[in-house]
Amino acid sequence: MLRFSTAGESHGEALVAVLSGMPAGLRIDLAFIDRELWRRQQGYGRGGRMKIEHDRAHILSGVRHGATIGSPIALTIENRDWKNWQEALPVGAGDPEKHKAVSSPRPGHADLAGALKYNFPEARYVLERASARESAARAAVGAIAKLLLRELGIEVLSHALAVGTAAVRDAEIPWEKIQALYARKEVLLNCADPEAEERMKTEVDNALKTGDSVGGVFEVVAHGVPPGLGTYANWDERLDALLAAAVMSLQAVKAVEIGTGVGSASSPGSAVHDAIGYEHAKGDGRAGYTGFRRRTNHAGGIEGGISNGEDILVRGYLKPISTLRRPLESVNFKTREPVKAAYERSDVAVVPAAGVGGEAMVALTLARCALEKFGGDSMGEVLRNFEGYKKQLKDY
Ligand code: EPS
Repeated sequence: MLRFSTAGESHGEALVAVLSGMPAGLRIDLAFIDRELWRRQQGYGRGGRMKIEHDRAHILSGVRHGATIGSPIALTIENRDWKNWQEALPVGAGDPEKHKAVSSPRPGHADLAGALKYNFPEARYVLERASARESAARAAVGAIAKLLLRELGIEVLSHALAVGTAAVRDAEIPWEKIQALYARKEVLLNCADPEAEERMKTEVDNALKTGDSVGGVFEVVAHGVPPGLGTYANWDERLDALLAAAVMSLQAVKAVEIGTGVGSASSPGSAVHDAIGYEHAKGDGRAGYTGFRRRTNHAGGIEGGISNGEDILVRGYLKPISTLRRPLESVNFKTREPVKAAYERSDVAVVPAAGVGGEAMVALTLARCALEKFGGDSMGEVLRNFEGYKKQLKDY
């Protein structure tokens, strides 16, 4: 089974990830992994930390001569900021005078719940691990999952649907426009609609001006997914359930939607379900896995917990970042007196970065399901199984 875990504190020495279950013989493009890490650092509204960091994956194991060897892949991402935190967060006892306490919990952050749970007198250690910095480790292993999916003709990308109250007017963005966003050398808000992107920028500017923060919505699109990943056979094997949990696990995500799930609840069935057509093969083949066609994709590529061959659409709804320059009411951990919540340098808006995290989680989930279906210990075996399945679909 494809599995991964991460370790690391936001201001510790490094982030760590271990990915196991990748078949042997997958070509690893290091520049591609680092570009994914770069993408996660971009976006209008990011804070000062991103000027310090230059995230790169340093692979320690599981890859030799440019390809996976079937053993666990371990990697690290250096925290350049560590040099500024060595005395504040030493592994040894260090000098308590130099520790940097988070003395009043930030509403919306993990600070209070985490301090109560772990019995910490203040929230420093909570902030360190709950921080979205951890998503850099996910982006790195997610990039490896993307490389596997590419071998199967599947691409995973994201775009912004909304920042604060600024939303794209036409939510159906063609795949080619999302690809064009990926190719950009500068990322503003990763929105395919330039007019909406300008409105999004204004939302961020207003938050910057007023010491506030904004949330938003990103959409992850998986293109080229064959029908048949996931199953209705058991609740915990449904693809939509797996994707929802994967994306919900990202920092600041408070809701996940598959396709137009939210709007569907208040629409009649005739306006929600995607009518089925069939295109007979011309000449000696056809584009796509089968001849079955849909003109709409409200289902977001999943019916009955199974991919149906349409693009998979997963939307992540982000709460506004909980660190506010103009902080909300809170309570001092020590004195229990009312105070303003702690403020530490932070981002104001993170929709593009969270979208890259979402891509990683969707890619890791799809790679896991693909390996469950076409599984093998080497890429040769996986591709042979995949080709056999593609033939089964063509012959259907
Ligand atoms: C982040 C690094 C963090 C924050 C952000 C995400 O760096 P620092 O805390 O040193 O400024 O910019 O973390 C949060 C939003 C959070 O709530 O903790 C990153 O690498 O993405």
